[in-house]
Amino acid sequence: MFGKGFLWLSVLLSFTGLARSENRYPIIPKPARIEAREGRFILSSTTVVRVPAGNAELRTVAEQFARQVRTASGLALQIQSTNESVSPERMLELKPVGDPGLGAEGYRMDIRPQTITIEAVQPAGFYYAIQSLYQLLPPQILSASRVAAPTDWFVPAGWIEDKPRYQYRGLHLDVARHFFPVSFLKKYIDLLALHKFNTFHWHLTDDQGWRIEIKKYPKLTQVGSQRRETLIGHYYEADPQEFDGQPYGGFYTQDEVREVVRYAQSKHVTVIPEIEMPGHALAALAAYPEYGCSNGPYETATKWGIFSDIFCPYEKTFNFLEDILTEVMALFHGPYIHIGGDECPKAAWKKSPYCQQLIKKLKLKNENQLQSYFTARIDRFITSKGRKMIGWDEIMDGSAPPIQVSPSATVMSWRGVEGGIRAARLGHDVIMTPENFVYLDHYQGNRAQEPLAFGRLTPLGETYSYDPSPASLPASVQKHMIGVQASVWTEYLKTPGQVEYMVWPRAAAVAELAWTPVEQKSWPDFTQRLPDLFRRLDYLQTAYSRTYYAVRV
Ligand code: TNX
Repeated sequence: MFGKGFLWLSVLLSFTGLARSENRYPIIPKPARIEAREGRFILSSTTVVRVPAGNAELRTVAEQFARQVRTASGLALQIQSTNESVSPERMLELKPVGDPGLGAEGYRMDIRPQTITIEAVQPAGFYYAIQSLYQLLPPQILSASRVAAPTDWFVPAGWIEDKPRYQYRGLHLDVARHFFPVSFLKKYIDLLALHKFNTFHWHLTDDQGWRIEIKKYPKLTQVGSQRRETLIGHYYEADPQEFDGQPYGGFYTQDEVREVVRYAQSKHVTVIPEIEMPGHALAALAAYPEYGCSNGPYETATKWGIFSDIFCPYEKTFNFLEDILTEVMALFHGPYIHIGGDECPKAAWKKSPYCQQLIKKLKLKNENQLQSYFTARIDRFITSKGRKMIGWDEIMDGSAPPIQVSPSATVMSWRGVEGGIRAARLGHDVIMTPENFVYLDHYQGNRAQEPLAFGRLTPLGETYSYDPSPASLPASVQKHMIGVQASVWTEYLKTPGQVEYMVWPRAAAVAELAWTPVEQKSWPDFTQRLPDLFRRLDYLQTAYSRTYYAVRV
């Protein structure tokens, strides 16, 4: 899988490059403000965590911290309410304040030799302060089991004031091309939350698999979650195509979905489900061919790429999709429901007499507008249930009178940045996930030395250089750029370890451009904090790539 040179380099680096950096505050994403101070706070068995009496949410934050500290260090921190009068030797205090300047996710942390005081407005702010605290402690603090070696559990003194640049900070995972168990999703969410991402975009359906149980339509998982075999290697037609001959499948029961959503919530992460329509629908059509234009038969895709069989806009198809979305909405708490909308070839609609008649009846110009009609109907349904629709930037392609996508729809811009900027000009909220910067299925280094990946090259530095709303954009556009997301497509990623290798450390770069004020962003400073990140990932038993060093050499 790796070339010899890469191996040598890794060996070399494991001796030289991975010591802790000189930076005493190696937090990723970098806080908005840090003032260094002399001295250190030492965690010990006499440390007390003080929470406001009667505040269950802050007690939960404190308990989560105490549990992890105990797991890794064996130290049993005590949690006390403000109405218990003791004067502890050393204290970590969670203190709610009414300062609106901090926002819902911001915090202040004052670290002195005897006390750490955290101020925030909302529980999320306290939670993020604790994530910073983990990154100020020795990296062993993140270990899932008791660290054997004697360790000084100290935090450098200092003062931090911090809040995010964007309200939406997302990491995505495609579980359709390859399926990943709930245990891995939880680990993925742990890492996401540690880096102050607040959204997990769960790509649940695609041509190659339908992965969420829908009670009313059991064949979606009985049939649609399975495929006959899988393409090995690249899918470009010019390449030789070889299949593995192995049946492949998997899906999440509704109980498992609820479990993932609950788990994410406990880490201040919202989960956005994505149900693809009208394209990328082959697995659903394999199960229910009556919703395609040609009635099938269809087969769950065994190859990667784009397929021309898509949902046909019959009335019965809308009923089917609304039934599915009704079950989906009951499982997820967040405001957003993602309906895909990307890469939807129109050949089947061109051939279908039903579609052609519908285009005439609705006085549409073409099939692109028919997709707008499709999207607008689904949007109305989702909006009528009090939720908000997100679609990939293709949902804007046919949006023109007489059928326009409602401005309340949020657009996820992946084909570069232009689509997002255009949508923002039209008043849509936009989440930027441009493939040339933040698609983590691309190569991150010399492809001769890297595992097979999606064709393009996006090294760490390029990801880091991205600015979702540069000052050159007018304020009226910038205000609609609500955030940024890294997307992780899994055509070539079969195992959790492969996913992690592609995601880290590039997701850490995305975390920083999503959270850190632009004037604080610094590539040299980021790379100086990388060794600490790698040590933390080691203790989290998470794979990552050191290709950055290989590229630099
Ligand atoms: C495009 S990004 C897709 C995915 C592929 C990806 C490969 C998007 C909305 N659609 O279906 O997996 O490229 O990078």
